[in-house]
Amino acid sequence: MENTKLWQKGIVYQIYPRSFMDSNSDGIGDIQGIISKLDYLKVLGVDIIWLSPVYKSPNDDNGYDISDYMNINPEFGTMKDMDELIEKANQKGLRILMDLVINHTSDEHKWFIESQNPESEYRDYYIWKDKPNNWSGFFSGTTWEKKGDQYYLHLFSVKQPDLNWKNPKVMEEIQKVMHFWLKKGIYGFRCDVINIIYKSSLEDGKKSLILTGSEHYHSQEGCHKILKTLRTKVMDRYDAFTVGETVLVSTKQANDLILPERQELNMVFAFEHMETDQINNKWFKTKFKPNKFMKTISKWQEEAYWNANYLGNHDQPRSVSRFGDDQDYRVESAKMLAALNLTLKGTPYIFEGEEIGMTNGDFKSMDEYRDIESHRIYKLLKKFMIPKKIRFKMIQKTSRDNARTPMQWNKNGGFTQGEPWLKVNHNTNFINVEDSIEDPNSIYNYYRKLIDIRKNKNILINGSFKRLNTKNNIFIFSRYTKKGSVITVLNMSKKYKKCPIKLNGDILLSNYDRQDLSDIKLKPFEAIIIRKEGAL
Ligand code: ISL
Ligand code: CA
Repeated sequence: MENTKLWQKGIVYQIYPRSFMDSNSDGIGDIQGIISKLDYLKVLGVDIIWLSPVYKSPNDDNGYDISDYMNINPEFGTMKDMDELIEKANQKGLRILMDLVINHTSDEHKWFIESQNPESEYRDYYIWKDKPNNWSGFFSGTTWEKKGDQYYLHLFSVKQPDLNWKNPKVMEEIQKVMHFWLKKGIYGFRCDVINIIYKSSLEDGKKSLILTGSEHYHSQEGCHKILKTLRTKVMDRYDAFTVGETVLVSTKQANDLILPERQELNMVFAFEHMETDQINNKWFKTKFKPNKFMKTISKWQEEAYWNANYLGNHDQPRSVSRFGDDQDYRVESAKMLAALNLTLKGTPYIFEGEEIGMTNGDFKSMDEYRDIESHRIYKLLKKFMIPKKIRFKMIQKTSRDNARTPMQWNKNGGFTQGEPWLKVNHNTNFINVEDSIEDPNSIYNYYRKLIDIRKNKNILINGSFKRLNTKNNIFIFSRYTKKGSVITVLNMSKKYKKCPIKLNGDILLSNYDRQDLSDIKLKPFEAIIIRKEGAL
């Protein structure tokens, strides 16, 4: 069946509004800043722009703590600015995807303020209990906070109380929010931690290293029922789609959310490939294992009905620093990772700055970090007597602020005329958009060529996936239809390697200036995309 929807054949670009472009010199990215860069995105060749939350928020978790779903955070601008962004994007053939955070609100949302009165009709919008259970939170620490005579649940920060999805009024309110935005002409939602919103019970959980208690709320039947209602009562009334952020899902659990007959989500962000460089917890990083990574990617390509392919986002370290080499082979490895992400089967997601090979931040002390999760983890590591140098290294490697440093537009940064809310990486003097556009061999210009290939090769949109090699740090796979195939060859290491497979065909794109395929030794982080007649 041909994939013809824009969300199937298009490319998504994620913007973290706080860090993308500041138009009024207050050091904070904003909507007018995004509007000023729409042509940049159009020229890059992307189709859909996923905006991390821009709603009213006290910014405890940088906007993932919403205090008014139908109002814009004044730091980012006004509803008029938002209407202008949607209209101008749509005029340019770019669609807007909003971030829907409905597992929790901010504790400054009027619903929660009212809910603190036990007699209020809003009491049951949230989850209140006489005494806490033993559940652990996503940001470490406790998940219950006492307010008056009872405790309320917050799986994230104490300022992010969980909504009670057993309450039909919550369903009603959120449907109103979704219609409000869809009627404005957005193209759908990225749904934050959407597979944990229904808590079947509040019983104690089995003690576990990560997320004690998750068996009571992870991918519950009640969650599927909610998603089916939101899909049939709201989403299906519009030309729109949903991508769920789903923690800890298997391919089976993913398919239970996205198969068309389930009538729930259109696709999901999985995390399994993002856990191939850690020991069960993301803060305990190990050396990146390309073989494990490519086997995981291949499994998801073979088993998931559709994939949301990504290597980075606002929560993850920068992909070139994590999966490539941001020192000796930054350009080659960033291109190699792009070749991977844009030739896989599924919808490709590019995170702001990936197209110019932005690296992890260059933070020198904890007071340069803004992320609430990083500060909480640092405190916890201190409690466990982890030596200062080691715990700071752990934060440097994994902090979400690595991805949130301001977009590097030119040698001096170009993000703001004011004091940036988060430190700009010093390497903006050689990693920036302006220089990248000028340099024909830049990562940016490689992305433009690759995006063009991706969008004009039916094989890459509709072709099947077949793994050809997933060992010795060399990833080779084919995308094919009966008319022909495209082979992607990736050396995911900095070593010269003999290619394990004889290659022939026409080179569509090389991240070196390779001209032919006769007896090849793969160069460090080499990526070759080959067009072959006939299915492989
Ligand atoms: O950090 C992570 C990546 O491994 C995840 O644990 C992440 O915190 C989790 O997937 C939830 O993330 C989403 O919800 C959070 C918010 O802080 C994140 O920015 C958002 O992506 C709470 O809304
Ligand atoms: Ca601003």
